Amino acid sequence: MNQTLEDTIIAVSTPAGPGGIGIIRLSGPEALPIARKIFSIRDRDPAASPRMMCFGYLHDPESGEVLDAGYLCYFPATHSYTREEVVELNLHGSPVLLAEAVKLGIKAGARLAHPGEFTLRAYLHGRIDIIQAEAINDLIRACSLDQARVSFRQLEGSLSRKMAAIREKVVELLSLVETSLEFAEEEPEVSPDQLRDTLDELITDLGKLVRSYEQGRAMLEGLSVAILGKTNVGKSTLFNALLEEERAIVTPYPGTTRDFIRENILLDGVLIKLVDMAGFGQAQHPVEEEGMVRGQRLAEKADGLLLVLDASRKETREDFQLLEKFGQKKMVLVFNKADLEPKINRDKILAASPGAPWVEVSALTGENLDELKKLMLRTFSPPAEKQEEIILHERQKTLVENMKQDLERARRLLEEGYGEELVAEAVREVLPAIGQLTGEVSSQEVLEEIFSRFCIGK
Ligand SMILES: Nc1nc2c(ncn2[C@@H]2O[C@H](COP(=O)(O)OP(=O)(O)OP(=O)(O)O)[C@@H](O)[C@H]2O)c(=O)[nH]1
Ligand SMILES: [Mg+2]
Repeated sequence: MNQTLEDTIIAVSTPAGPGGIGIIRLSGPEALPIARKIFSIRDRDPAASPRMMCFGYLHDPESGEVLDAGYLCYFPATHSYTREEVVELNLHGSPVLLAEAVKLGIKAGARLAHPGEFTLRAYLHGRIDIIQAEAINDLIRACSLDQARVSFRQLEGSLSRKMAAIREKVVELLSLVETSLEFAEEEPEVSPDQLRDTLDELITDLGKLVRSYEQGRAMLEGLSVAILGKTNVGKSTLFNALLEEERAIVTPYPGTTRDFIRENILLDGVLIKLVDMAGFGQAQHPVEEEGMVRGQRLAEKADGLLLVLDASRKETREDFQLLEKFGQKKMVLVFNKADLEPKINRDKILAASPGAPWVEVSALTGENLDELKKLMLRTFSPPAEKQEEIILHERQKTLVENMKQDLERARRLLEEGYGEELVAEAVREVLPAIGQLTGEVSSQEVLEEIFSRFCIGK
């Protein structure tokens, strides 16, 4: 990753493909002079009218050919996204035209931007911290409005402020400990109780943040839900019905599905990665057997399971084996084929999985599928504890977890009667982790990891 800030960078900032308008962005010391070379302004001087749309024409400076009409908007470094000179050209959203405009900009002295380089510059110039940079990308890629809300708040600095408050508390704690060290001979200024209370408060706060990651991950990545059951119970039919698309092959013969199929659905704004897979039972073929092995592995890793049972047949040993094997996971029991004469002993099944939510459906007719969807949401994505801040990234979670562990160690040392010096040392460990979290201290590796997830033009 190139981090020279002397270059002026250029990229298309609107998505690939035709659109109503297309925006080209330039950032760097030469943004306005370069833009002027390829865009002739007709109405006003952008330098005198910052952040105003200035009408003009895109042209090739060599041939003089006019290629498009549009607007130029100039953002002086004090008011720009990157805290550098920025120019945006609003042109017609034609991919070929936009590509040509970028080419002309490069000929005129700009360099093609790397993915996320505009945001990287905003970070390097100190306009945003790393948490906010991550939030910008999360907001752009949000797949539910709930996540977009969380990411926008973090972009506005909510999580950064939270970390600043934690840092302040840690510093306060350190000064408490140090005071008590200084005045050790006299009356101790700070009671161990007071230290313990402050430590506990911090540990609770950090613990909440760590726990919020489960919800955050579900928001960002979606929840994986595997459809599990014996062969021929109607898993693929149910998969298709939930997807509202004939995606998986359905036949009356057991052992139809072998490779697993994954598709996304949105339930009430929650992204669910639904997996259909081979049924459990007596394999007739080695391929089927391999499918079953893989299916079980997927089921073990899934965030939740739909255990499908054929209600039109008697329950069998395999049904109970599955219930036992996966009983510890979040699971909804689906009694399928409710349109047929019931043969299953439902009470016996329910007794084998006490407390498990269940529903009767017909995947074939669509009966009760709405009820199933509600139950899926309630079981797999319960409303989280009231939480102001949600952590969306593993990087952030790991750092917060480390901070919590350091404080817990300090708490133990205090409890075991070790001197304040040792306690202070453990508390002090927390500070670098906060720095890493907000990006005050950052390694090239971490920056690359974060910004490579961005698209070009952001
Ligand atoms: N009457 C009725 N038939 C159903 C229902 N759901 C599925 N079936 C039928 O049951 C048979 C098996 O359905 P699939 O969806 O292929 O079952 P599966 O569990 O995916 O089977 P495998 O992939 O072999 O494990 C097909 O003939 C379906 O039409 C239902 O709700 N009612
Ligand atoms: Mg199937």
